[in-house]
Amino acid sequence: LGRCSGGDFLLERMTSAFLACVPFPGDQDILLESYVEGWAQLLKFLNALGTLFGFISDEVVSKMEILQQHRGRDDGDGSHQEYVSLKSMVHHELSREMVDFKGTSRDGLPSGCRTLLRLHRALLWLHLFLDKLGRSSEHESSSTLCGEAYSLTLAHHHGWLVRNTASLAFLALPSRGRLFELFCPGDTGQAVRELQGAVAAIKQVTDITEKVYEQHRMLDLP
Ligand code: 1PZ
Repeated sequence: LGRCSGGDFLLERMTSAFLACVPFPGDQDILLESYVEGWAQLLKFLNALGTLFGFISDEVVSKMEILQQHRGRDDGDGSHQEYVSLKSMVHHELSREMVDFKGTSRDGLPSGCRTLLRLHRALLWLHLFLDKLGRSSEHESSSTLCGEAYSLTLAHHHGWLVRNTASLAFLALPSRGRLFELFCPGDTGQAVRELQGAVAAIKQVTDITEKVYEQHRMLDLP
């Protein structure tokens, strides 16, 4: 069966980026360049949703910028090998005591570990939301599915102000039908298959991330 053509969001591009995060599944590691690329694709999607979602995009951009600063975006001399993969970043930051476990350090660039953890928690939400959307029937509301996924995941890590703002943004979410159009114009069946592919790619990434953070007792980094 053919891929979606036209449009320029691309669940498909996001899916390939997240698949590319794990070139060797046996390594249980994640390539950070592809991780950031996956998020760059998600940002395009967020931006397509309109200005009401701007505060979410801003937050994603600011987390991506922190990671890019660690990765030394413009060096081009390979001097930031420490940030090639998730495991190399974790080992590097732990061995240099760059990770703040107590929430006491107030200045300087936040660690890559605590920053990626925020994106990881957001991916757990996205995984659940896309999964629900892919299994939903025609009469279901995207806002409700999104809110349910949020309450079960990311909401646990947010204060009331962010939770309230987020729940207002959910009301502005395009309908289920519109979302499917964005994913794959004109072909709902294909949109569902694209969703399933995205869900599987994200799951592979979140499972590995969760394990690595758990091993180092970093799932609660402040
Ligand atoms: C399509 C609808 C998207 C809804 C996604 C869920 C909404 C989450 C609300 C985001 C609130 C952003 C405000 C800032 C929150 C930060 O306090 C937290 C914790 O970071 P810290 O303060 O510890 O530095 N940031 C986050 O939790 C990261 C959230 C990123 C949300 C990404 C959504 C991804 C959207 C993909 C869309 C396809």
